[in-house]
Amino acid sequence: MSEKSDFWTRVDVVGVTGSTNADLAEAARLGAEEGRVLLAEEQVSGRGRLDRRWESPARAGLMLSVLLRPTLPRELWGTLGIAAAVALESALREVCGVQAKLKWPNDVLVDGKKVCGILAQAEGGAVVVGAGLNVSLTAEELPVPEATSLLAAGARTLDREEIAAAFLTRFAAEYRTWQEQGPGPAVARWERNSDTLGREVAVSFPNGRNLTGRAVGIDADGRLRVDPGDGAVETVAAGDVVHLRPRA
Ligand code: BT5
Repeated sequence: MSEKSDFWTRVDVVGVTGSTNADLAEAARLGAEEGRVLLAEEQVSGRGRLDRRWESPARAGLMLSVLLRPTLPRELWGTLGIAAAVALESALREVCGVQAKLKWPNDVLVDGKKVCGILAQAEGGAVVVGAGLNVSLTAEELPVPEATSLLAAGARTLDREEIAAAFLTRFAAEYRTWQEQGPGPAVARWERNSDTLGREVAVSFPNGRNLTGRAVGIDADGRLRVDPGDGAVETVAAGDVVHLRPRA
């Protein structure tokens, strides 16, 4: 890797694996140190949230995970997904010339479509943060209609190593700030690049309940604040969001 921050202690690249998140979760259970990075050319059982799948043809996507051992309270760990999304937005803008927007909780969108999904999972006293980024997938290779790729977005580079290095450098810096100051700075950066805030959204909760309203903010621990219209703002910790209409 040409340029990476000193923070990362070990960077492994494998040809094929089930899931880089699952591999580092296992390493975390066995006591692996903070700062490990695992990249895969291909994943055969890539994971999304709630046991959904992440699908990408071999070598067309960037699939990587990192292992962190935060010292801040566990209830804040979920916001590391927000810190990762902010780091990726910056890497895409500066290295690829692509302007991305962030969708709550952890998606990165280009032109309203998902270019990257992020999954943060707590494991063995550690957090594994994984990112799947669609780099050179053609329109035919995109797994769902809501997906896009850096190729489709006209990125000025599709070099996965260069993009990975840029992301890792920025994420290490975000993580340092997060450890020193808490999630506030990452949350503020997320808000500035958000595509969710100000919109009418439909939220579906893991228990099947639904809520529609205006996304009015995100609180310091990363939860989305939704105003259903009667002024009784609800705070959403986990759920799926569909963007209904742009801000008025
Ligand atoms: C996510 O979940 O978006 C988190 C994805 C994290 C993937 C990375 S890859 C490296 C690391 N190792 C892993 O095993 N995982 C992480 P979620 O918000 O639940 O979105 C999943 C949904 O996104 C799926 O149900 C599909 O609808 C859609 N999807 C699947 N593959 C996609 C792709 N390549 N591009 C865009 N959307 C996709």
